[in-house]
Amino acid sequence: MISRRTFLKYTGATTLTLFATGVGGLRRAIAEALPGGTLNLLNVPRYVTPLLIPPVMPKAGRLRTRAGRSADYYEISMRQFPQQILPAGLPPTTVWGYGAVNGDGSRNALLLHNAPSLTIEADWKRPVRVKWINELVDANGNYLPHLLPVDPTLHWANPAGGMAGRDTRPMFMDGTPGRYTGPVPMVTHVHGAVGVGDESDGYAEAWYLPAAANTPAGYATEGTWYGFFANKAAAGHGVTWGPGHAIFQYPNDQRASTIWYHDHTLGMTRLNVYAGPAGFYIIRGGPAGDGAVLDVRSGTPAVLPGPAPRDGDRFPPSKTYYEIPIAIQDRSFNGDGSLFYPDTRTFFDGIAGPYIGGPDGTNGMEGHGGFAPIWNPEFFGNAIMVNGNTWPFHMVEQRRYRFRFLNGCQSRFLILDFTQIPGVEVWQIGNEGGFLAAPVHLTATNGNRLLLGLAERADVIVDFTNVPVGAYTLGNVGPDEPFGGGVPGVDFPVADPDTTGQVMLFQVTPPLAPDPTTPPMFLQLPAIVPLPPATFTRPLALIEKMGMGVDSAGMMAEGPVEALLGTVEAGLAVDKLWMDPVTENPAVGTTEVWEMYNTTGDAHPMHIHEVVFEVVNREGLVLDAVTGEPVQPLQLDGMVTLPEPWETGFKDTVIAYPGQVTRVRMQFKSAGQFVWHCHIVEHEDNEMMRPYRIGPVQPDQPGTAMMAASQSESSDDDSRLA
Ligand SMILES: [Cu+2]
Repeated sequence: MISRRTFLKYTGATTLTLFATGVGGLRRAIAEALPGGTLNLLNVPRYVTPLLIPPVMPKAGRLRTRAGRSADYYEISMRQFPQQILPAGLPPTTVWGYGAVNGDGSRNALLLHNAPSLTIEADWKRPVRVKWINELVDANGNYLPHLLPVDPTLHWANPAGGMAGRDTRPMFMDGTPGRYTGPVPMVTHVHGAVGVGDESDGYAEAWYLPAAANTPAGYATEGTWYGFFANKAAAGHGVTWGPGHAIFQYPNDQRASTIWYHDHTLGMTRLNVYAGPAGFYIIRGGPAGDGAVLDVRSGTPAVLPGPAPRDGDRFPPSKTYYEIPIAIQDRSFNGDGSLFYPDTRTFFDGIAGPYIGGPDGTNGMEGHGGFAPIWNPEFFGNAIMVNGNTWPFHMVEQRRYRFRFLNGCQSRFLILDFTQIPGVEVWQIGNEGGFLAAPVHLTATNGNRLLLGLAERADVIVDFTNVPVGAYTLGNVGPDEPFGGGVPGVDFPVADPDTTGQVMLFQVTPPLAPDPTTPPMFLQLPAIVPLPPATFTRPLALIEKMGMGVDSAGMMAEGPVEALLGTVEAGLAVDKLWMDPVTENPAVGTTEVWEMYNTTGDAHPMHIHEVVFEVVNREGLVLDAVTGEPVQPLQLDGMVTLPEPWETGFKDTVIAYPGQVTRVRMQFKSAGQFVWHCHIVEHEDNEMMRPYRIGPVQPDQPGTAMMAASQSESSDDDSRLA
């Protein structure tokens, strides 16, 4: 496959007539069929599989924390299993997914491993403790290799490197390596959890292998930070980690919100998440919960659409749910039902070298000058999977529903399109951090469309009351390529209307009973308590590093080598690698504004762990008239735009558009080591993630000795190699 974007860069726009003018210049083509696996999508019937509504994750029990709080306890493993993702009659797909292995704390406990996995239901201020078990072993206890092609040339977990080489960018002196086929490291992150101890955040270097019978000698079985965090968890929570598992604890002190859990292992999150493991985690109650929503007509509590699945519900369910979480993910398949994910860089843009480790490449130590041989800079699946099935349908009555949407795709921004549902009314009431300041009528103000960057969530009331009985498609008018903002069909071609332009089908039927819910226009959402004023502003940079290669015909070709984060110093974007010392180090208790200067050609969904933030505003950068790229030193153009109405309240992921600075404000309340990163998971895996630290260096934290040494070095490059 030749990426349209990169293809254009080395053929020149003048030879092509298909390209439309976008915000970033002549760089986007009209839609064409997306390449994928060997499965012929024409053989995949749509809208024959009912939507799966994820049941609730069973509890292993209840316990009291060291702080004396009553908590819920779970034991959840991640396994490999077949799942019927494609319609019945087509082959099942081997996937990974989480599931409870102990349901002693729940009635009707459903010990079901599924992708996406069952929903963790948490009560406000009631901690959740989870034993996360890496169970990627076969029946004999031997490790299972990855389902997908792991590129060992990135800065990644690298268990084969042993204690000295784990969490590095390995060197390859004997040629370009093939895929890694050893035991699989995993570590779970609850995306959107606020105020979590760093030992429980799923730090990318806190991974662990399964406790397999045949782990090769010399392999590191845990990441660099696992042991430090294990000691911290023992001291703080009185829990003991062991081979193949970790025990994390989440305080759930934040506003009621839709968060989610997924893998976060260094350099392989894109593959671990694509293989399946992810699920919803919903925090309910408290002063910003459903019970605090009022009906403005009476001042009394409003009625939101419900119920959602509850702990103890039978499965399959015996009742009708009117509140449903909906995870949308893009996937590609082979004819045998297996997941397709590219196993060579040539799939992306035809670049056939120089590869890291190759005769014309580099050994990989710095990672520059040679292309990673397997990693693809972005990936767009050619099929849409919703709650674990391709193109499902759902029967809905002529009444209001509450959907909690999640964009769980790899690189794909979604623009959900309700315009093919006549008479529908769509209101967004919440985002990542819980309820918005006020309901947003997307039908009236945004053309019945809902933009979702990667990992963003939208809490939405969809009113089918006036929709005629019949079957209607929920569409997607986001692009089948990197997103840069703008208007669908004008600034970029919309997704293929025959495949990725379709999400799911609603089969509308007459109501079974009068709708008891409050019309969204009368909802008074819980008050937003603003953050204190910021005392520090941090200019940061989003950077794409290009390199020159050759295609299989020996022609010169330019393409992305990696995506990077960095700082802005004297107006210049300074790229930083994952291995560089921490540059973002807020003090405990401070409120800061982070300014993310996007110097790349694409939008990036930026996620900051541990906090939720307010979107302050966005401002344009002065662009070079010829290249369309921001001039350096970076200059602001004074065109300030306020947050979108659906960006009010608090968020954990924000779209940083090209040619703009995006400003967010947040308060850092508890000390620890966390990360901030792009949630295009292909970017995140190849340097578009940075560690950040709240508060001082922790005694005995990994790398403490190295940090002390590097601070006495004058050269930045030396510290990278230390
Ligand atoms: Cu990105």
